[in-house]
Amino acid sequence: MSKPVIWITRTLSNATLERARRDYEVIWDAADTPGSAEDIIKMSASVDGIIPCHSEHFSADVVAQLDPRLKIVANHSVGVDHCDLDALRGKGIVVTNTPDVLSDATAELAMMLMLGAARNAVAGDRTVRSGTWDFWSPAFLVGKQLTGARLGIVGMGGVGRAFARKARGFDMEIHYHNRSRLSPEDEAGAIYHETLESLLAVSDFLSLHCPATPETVGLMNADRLAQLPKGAVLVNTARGNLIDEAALVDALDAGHIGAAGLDCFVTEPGGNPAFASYDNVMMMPHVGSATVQTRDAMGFKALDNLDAFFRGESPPNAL
Ligand code: 8YV
Repeated sequence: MSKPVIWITRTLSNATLERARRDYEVIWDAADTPGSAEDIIKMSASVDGIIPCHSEHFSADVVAQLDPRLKIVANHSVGVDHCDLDALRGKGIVVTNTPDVLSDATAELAMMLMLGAARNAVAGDRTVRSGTWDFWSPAFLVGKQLTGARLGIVGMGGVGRAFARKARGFDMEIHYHNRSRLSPEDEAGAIYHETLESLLAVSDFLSLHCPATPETVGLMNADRLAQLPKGAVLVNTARGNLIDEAALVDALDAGHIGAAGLDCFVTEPGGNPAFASYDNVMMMPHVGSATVQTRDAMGFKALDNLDAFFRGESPPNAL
């Protein structure tokens, strides 16, 4: 029997590409550029499945033009805001994602950004690196301590819970807001806030771990930023559009937000040049899940989903 044909849109880990080539007829472009709408539409006539990343957009318009040959979109991401799920399902296309396996890596990056933002990592690194470190004082680069501080987590899915576990090791007091309250076991002492407003009011540090949906886009607008305690540190490793970036710039200027750690931006790639002059904003280029172990695990999970589908089973991570 001939192997199903799949399109892998980006450069996945070597182990993933190797396994994929063993079991599938693989189309893969080593140029590693995001598939455009035209690419996706054109390719759908030649493949049975696609493994895309969050950089390929399956809008309703694109989905309407897909060839019926395409049967499954096995995302190499936990977030699926780049996919119009209703449109895909309406066309009978199965959609899967890669939950859980990237929770620790993303939570580690969130810890890095939280620590880096709180302790002036950008200014410190720049000072030493540039050779301009010619002064020291007890008042120099004084940061904000995590120990004993209140950490607010928005969204207690896999990444939010992994982040809470790591933050506990820093002796932070964990608070959270989630669509529903966790079990006492999953809560592990974290304090539940039924409303976002109640969480914001107590969060010396706030970290976003919710998906981007019509309800959460623009979540951290001027009004909500103002509800955080003065000097709060904001961390985002989820999606850029959860934050109104212009409002964040204003809040940084006003000193209301003390620092920020951002891995995600409204415009990607590229980021927002408005943050470039702020030493109290530590930034990374959307690499939360980019560790060797996690890239392998994400690739394997996407393949597990494809394998199940082509065996005629329901994929474990079908949405
Ligand atoms: C990836 C992500 O950057 O999983 C997500 O939702 O944003 C990331 O892990 C990406 O899509 C990797 O393929």
